[in-house]
Amino acid sequence: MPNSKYSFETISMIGLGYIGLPTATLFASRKKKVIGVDVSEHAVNTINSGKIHIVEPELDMLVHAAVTEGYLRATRTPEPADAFLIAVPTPFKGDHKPDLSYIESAAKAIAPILNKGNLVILESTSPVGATEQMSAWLSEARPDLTFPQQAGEEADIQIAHCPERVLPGKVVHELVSNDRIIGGMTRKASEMSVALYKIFVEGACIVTDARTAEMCKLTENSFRDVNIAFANELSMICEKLEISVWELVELANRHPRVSILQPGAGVGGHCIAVDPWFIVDTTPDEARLIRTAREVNDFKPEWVLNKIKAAVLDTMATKQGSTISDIKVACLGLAFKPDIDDLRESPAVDITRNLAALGCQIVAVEPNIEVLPPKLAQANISLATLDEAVETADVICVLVKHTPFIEAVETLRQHAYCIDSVGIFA
Ligand code: SAJ
Repeated sequence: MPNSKYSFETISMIGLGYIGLPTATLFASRKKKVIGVDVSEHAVNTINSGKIHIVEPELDMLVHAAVTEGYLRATRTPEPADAFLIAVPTPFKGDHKPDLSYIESAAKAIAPILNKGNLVILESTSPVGATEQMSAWLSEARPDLTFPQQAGEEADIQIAHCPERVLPGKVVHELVSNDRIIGGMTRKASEMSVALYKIFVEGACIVTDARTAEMCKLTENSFRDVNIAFANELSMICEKLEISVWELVELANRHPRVSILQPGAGVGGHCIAVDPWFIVDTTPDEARLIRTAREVNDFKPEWVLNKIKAAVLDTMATKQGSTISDIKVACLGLAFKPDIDDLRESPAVDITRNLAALGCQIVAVEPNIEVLPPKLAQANISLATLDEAVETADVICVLVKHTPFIEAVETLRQHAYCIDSVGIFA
C-alpha cells in the first residue's frame, strides 16, 4: 500500500527514452498527472500526439490512453512537480570513463523549479557516487534550499538512487513486477521513494543507501557480462579442441549447480557492454575479472569475423578466377539480441560492416527492420529476405538467433558454407 504520509500528485520524468517513457506512462496509467521532459522535439511531439518514438511491446496503447485521458504530457521545458525522476543516458567516453554530462544537464534544468518538499530520484545506471554528485550540482544551483549532504533527514529536497533493471522487450511487464532497489541518501528519501514507486510497482521495494543501490545495478549487469564471457571463452576453447560448445554447455548444465549462458557473436546493447566499465573505472586494481570479461566479450565479434573471413578466402580459392567482390556473404541478423529490432551497439552490425569493408557483397537479413541503418548504408550491402539470401549466398553466417532463422534451420543446414555463431544447429 502507498505510504499515506507522502502524496505525489504531479510527477515529472526527465528523459523519455526506453526507460523514462514507460515509467512515466505507468504513473499516468494510475491517474497521476505526469509531465515528461525531453530535449528531443521529435520525442515530445510524437508523445503528445499519443504515439511512441521507440519500439516496446504494449507501450503504444498505454501512451495513447495516458495522453488522450490527459494524464501524460510531454514538454521540452521542465515544470514544477512533487517528484522528479531522471532517466537520461550514462554512456562512457573514449577511455571507458563514465560520462555524467546528461545527468548534470538534467540536474541544472530542474534546479530552478525545485520546491521545498520535493523528491529527486536518479534512475540512470551510474557509477558509485553519482547520486551524491547530482545532489551537489543541485545544491550549487540552489543555495537557498538544503540537501541531504547538509541537512540529512531535515533537508528541503530529498534525493535517492533507484536504478531501473528491466529487460528491453519486456519493459512494461518488468517495471510493474520486478523488485526495486531503493537507495535513499537519507531514510526519509527512501521512505518517500517507496511511497512513489508503490503507485504502480507490484514487486518488493527494498531499501538501502544510494551508493549500494548504484553498485547493485552495476553488479547485476557485470554478473551477466562475466557469465556470458565464460560462455564465449568456452566457445573459442572448444573450436581449438574440435568440440561442439553447444553440446558441451547443454551437458554441463545437467549438473544441478551449473548454469552456463549461451555463447554468441558478442555482447551488445547499451547496458551490459557499458556498465562493468563503471566498476573498473572506480576500482581498476581490484576489478580484474570484470575487466577481463569485458575484454573477452569485446573480442568475440573479431573472432567471429576472422572465421567468416577464412570461409570467404576458402570460397574464393574454389571459384577459379574470382576476386573478393564476386563472393556473396549472407549475414543473418543485425539486432543486438534475438527477436528485437534494436540495433544499438550490435556486434552483428559491426561484423557486417567489417565484412563489407573487405569488398565482398553482403546480403543482410534482419526480419525486424525495413531499412538498413545509416552505418550499413553502402553500395555492397543490401537488405534481403531469408530465402533470397540462402539462394544466392556463397557463405552464410548466423549472427543473431532470431526465431525465423531457427524455423529455417533445415534449409540452412543444407547450405554448403554456413557459419553458426549462435548455436542455431545445436
Ligand atoms: N547474450 C549472450 N548470451 C547470453 C545472453 C545474452 O551472448 O546467454 C548477449 C545478447 O545477445 C546481447 C547482450 O548479451 O547482445 C545483452 O543481452 P541481455 O539480454 O543479457 O541484456 P540487455 O542488455 O537486453 O538487458 C540487461 C538486463 N540485465 C540483466 O539481465 C542483468 C536488464 O535486466 C537490465 O535492465 C538492462 O541490461 C539495463 O538496462 O541495464
